[in-house]
Amino acid sequence: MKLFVYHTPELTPTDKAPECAIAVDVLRATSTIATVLASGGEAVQVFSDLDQLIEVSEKWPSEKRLRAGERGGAKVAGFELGNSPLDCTPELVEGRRLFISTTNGTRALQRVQDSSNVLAAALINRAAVVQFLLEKQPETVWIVGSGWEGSYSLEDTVCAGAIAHSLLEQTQLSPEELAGNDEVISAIALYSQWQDNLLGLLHQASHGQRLLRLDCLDDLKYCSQTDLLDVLPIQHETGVLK
Ligand code: 3SL
Repeated sequence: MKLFVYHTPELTPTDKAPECAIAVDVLRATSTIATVLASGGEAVQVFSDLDQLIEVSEKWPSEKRLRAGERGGAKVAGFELGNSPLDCTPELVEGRRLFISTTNGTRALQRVQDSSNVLAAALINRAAVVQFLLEKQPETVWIVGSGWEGSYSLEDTVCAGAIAHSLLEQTQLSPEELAGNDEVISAIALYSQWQDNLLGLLHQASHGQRLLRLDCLDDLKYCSQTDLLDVLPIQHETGVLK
């Protein structure tokens, strides 16, 4: 298995696709997606365009759908939900499909949607993602961070490092054998440095600070936990994760 980390959708190659691609948006889209599925949501359908989301979701019975929209960290007016995983309780989401559009996370998922296996990963479901990789043994794996509007984000890189670190612990591979690019080595170093204080790292991250200004400390606390949910969001048809 060769692992590649790309910090943003923009830095991800466009001329090829890996056997397995993992989109990461720890704050907060992939944390929300994992939570919805762990809470019994029927599926999560991802859109970059809000108008398209509204058009497609209109075709679903209203009692079977939820619309979640985030722009700049805030909830989109008229939608039931923003992008807080804490709102995705079993009481609310069970049996319903979540139609979601967020600033960066949905772009990362769309960037890799042509790969044979597309997963959504966050710190909270890291173990389930690693288990899939160990069982499936894909030859090439890309981890694509969402970043923030085209730039690097600490929280997505530390999640990439958490996945790589766990793979190293559970295989005979050396870092040089696993890493397909230098970004993997630096992601492992970041995770090794911060693994006992991931909440502290999220406090330092620029998007973590943005969310703190929006009063979302509980979201940071929730998203900083590792291996909390045994759930593997995997793409079944383009843009639909189950
Ligand atoms: O950019 C995104 O996709 C979001 O996850 C950002 S936020 O955490 O909802 O503000």
